[in-house]
Amino acid sequence: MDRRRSHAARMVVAALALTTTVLSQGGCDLGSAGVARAADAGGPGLQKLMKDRNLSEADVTAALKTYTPTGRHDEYYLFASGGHGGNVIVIGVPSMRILKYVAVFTPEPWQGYGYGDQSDDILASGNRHGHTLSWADTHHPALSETKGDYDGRYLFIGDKANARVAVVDLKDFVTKQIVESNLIESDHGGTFVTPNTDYVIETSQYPSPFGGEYVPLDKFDEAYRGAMIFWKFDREKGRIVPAESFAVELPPYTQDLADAGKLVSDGFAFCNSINTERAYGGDMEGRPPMESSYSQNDMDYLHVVDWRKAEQLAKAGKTETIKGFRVIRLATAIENDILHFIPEPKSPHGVDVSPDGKDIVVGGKLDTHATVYSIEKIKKLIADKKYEGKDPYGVPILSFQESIRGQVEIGLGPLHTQFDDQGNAYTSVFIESVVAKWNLKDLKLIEKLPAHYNIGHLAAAEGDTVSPDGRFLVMMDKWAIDRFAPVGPLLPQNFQLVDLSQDKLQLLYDMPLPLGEPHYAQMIKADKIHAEEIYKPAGTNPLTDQKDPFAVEGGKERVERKPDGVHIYMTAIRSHFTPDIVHVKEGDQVHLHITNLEQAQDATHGFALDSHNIQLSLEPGEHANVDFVADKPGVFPMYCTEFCSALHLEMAGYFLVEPKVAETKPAPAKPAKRAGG
Ligand code: RUQ
Ligand code: CUA
Repeated sequence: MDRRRSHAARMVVAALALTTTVLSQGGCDLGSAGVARAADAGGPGLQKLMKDRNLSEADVTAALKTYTPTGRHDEYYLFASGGHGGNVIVIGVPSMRILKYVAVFTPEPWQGYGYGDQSDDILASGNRHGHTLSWADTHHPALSETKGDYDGRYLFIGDKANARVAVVDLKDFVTKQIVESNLIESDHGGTFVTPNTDYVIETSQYPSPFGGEYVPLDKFDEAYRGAMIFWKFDREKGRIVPAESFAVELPPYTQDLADAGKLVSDGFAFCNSINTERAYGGDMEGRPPMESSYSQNDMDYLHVVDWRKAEQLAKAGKTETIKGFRVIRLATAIENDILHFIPEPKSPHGVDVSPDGKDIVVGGKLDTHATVYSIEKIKKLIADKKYEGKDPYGVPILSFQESIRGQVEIGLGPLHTQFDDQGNAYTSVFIESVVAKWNLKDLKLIEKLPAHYNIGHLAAAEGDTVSPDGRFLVMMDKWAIDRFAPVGPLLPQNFQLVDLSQDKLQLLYDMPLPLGEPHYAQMIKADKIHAEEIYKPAGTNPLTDQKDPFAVEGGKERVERKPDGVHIYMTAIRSHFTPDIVHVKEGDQVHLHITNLEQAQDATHGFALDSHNIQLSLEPGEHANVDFVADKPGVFPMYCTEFCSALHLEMAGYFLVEPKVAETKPAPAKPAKRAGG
């Protein structure tokens, strides 16, 4: 007997019993008295169940707030980065059910991503320095925005390890593009979008020479640099336009996180930094290790970038092209008032702009405060050119005291901040392992809720927009320790769902996430996502969003031998491939064009070819092209890899590679008679 099953079944019984009671009470929110009444009304069976399972009233309330019956959809989508998985994880809230892994920077066999069709080209477009990359460290997903609100159209995500940015279209949840600038080697302050998704921001992390050249470390100050990259996004086409994108050169401080201004702060981008010391390690070369030398100074710099002005400069050609990418050099940026610094205490981390755009909140990390900067004050200081000094590169520095509205004493290790609809902010506090709720208006700490454990980011419903929803918050905990049944030394991450709708914060659910180290997530109202059910017209190639020139219609399946190789025009429909036998010759260049003719939702077929590392997922209406060389003679079964119908096992065929005809060799000469004897 499956114990979990029986638990789950019993929970459902409990939840239904309680729900019935609640509904009969007029559907009011369950306080604990309500739960007690409900439990009473649920009868002795329910009381016993709670007792047997050792469930408190708070537990049962939490269950009722997350349980989502069959067929009912979640209210929100949570888009979480998949960390080292190089992908994006889509989770329903409040049920915390995983809905999808979107393959982005790494091959993913179920989606047939990177196993033969043009998704190979998308993956290959992200290769760097001549190396094939098959992993990424996806960090910050960013939903596209219109007027500062998530619009549900696109998702962007950055790869910290290899400084790349990807575009996912939310009409089919497919990665359409990967771009990299050739300029920087790692990124962290990405991706963040400007309020109308004109630009996707990607900021470097570890300084390095632009373009990946070799320069020894003792030239660090002169030759190493950071950059804030503004990727121009073409909404109509749903693609980034590298030629219209540009970067702003930054000094070699370790730029960390970024955010775009909104409303009153629209036109600015903000980025914190953690290594104004410009340390670069050397613990075996007579220098202090990175870790301690990074944190010598009491203050680092909040970078304030006027991207609207930068855009004008780029349009006016005030850029230098480095490795094919347009860069506004530091001197030009300074000259044109594009870049300003403001001190920020002490190796800070997150920077988050409040919903009204007025406040910029920086988490202290090694300082116990969240510092709240005022855009109004910043703008005035910039306009008055009131500087406190300049950094070694000539960047003007504004006064810390005159830029801030105040500080909130939060606790040990404040990192990232999210917002609700009641004027509250929620800051993750790493070392103390709590989320701290505080009030934006009077900068007062309200409440702390323990996290289990080591909370990094947190994501509130629509929490990065101009109009957050409140309702739910997900704490993204790096450690799980004792929360789940042990699975060896490598433990899952823990996503903890928190209810924001009551006076007190209530923990609702722990979700183990055993994939990569998800860094950040954004939560969007589900009704904003308009996902397509099938590809229309039939023969659509998801990677071009167009009907493919090689799309195959039913009845027009064929094999054509052309100068460039053998073209196989194939269709898939329940429950056969046409043709189901393919003959080619050893050494043939094969072009397989295959269309799934299905028009029914969820009628996906797979296509696997034995021993060729080819596996496609053909969603209804989808077309794929596969090119390969049939270099080994043999008999290779091909079959459908999705259990599509009762005759799924019969959806198969043979791919026959005939050996090259052996050249007729002259018969070996008879051995000469041995002489002598
Ligand atoms: S961050 S360490 Cu988003 Cu806090 Cu990368
Ligand atoms: Cu088609 Cu299984």
